[in-house]
Amino acid sequence: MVKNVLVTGAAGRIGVCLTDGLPQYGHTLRLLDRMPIDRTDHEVVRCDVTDAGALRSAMDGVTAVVHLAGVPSTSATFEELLTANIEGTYRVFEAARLAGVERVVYASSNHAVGFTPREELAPADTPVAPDSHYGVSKAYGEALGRYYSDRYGMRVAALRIGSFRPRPKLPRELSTWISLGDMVRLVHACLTSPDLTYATVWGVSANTRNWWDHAAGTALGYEPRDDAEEYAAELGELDRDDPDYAWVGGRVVES
Ligand code: 15L
Repeated sequence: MVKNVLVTGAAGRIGVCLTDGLPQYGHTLRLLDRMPIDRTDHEVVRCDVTDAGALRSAMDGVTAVVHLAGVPSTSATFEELLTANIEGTYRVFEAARLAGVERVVYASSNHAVGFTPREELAPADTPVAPDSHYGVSKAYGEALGRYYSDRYGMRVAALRIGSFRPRPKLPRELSTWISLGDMVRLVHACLTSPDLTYATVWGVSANTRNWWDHAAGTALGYEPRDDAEEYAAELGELDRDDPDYAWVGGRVVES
């Protein structure tokens, strides 16, 4: 069923991708960001995600939230993450609850589990093992999502996103890449699956060299189509003692 979707952080890279891609599935979007958004084809709300009153109004009539807003950097300090990633994520879940929003799709990251040795095909519910304060902030968002799901019956998908780009740029990304089209397909599946209660799901394309188990996404109806392998010749091989080979979070564990 199509949704009235509030997208936070809509001015960011994933936000722009979803703004272009989700309407083709029939969803109506309301775009929220603290930065200006120059679009006339969707309703736009300019506010900070720490503004509880503005968020509450922004949730009116909304049936689902895609929460992307936050500092996206793996090198961010606690102080840099505190306002947007910690307080802002709480404010978004709480405003959604107060407004009776039925589901939230939350942009987590592979860095919430980045300190996991990269050995087998890792399940999407791999236990939290952050590789950075950024990863810790994403694990916090996952925990909030789980709480709102268990306590209030909200349907929550926490996407452990890999490397979101138009095309992979590093050898690691032959395994961790998620294309723009697959990101749209993943979020659409999480917005509509009748089977979602709470789930962590890998945000990754159908890469030949995939390290992450697609089962949780498949169970929600996600069918990735893109494969980083077509860029393999230009990107080269990963050395086995390269941290990008050894850890889910790659070189971030040593930075
Ligand atoms: C992320 O979560 C970051 O936001 C992004 O900057 C990349 O580091 C990405 O993960 C990745 O692992 O490639």
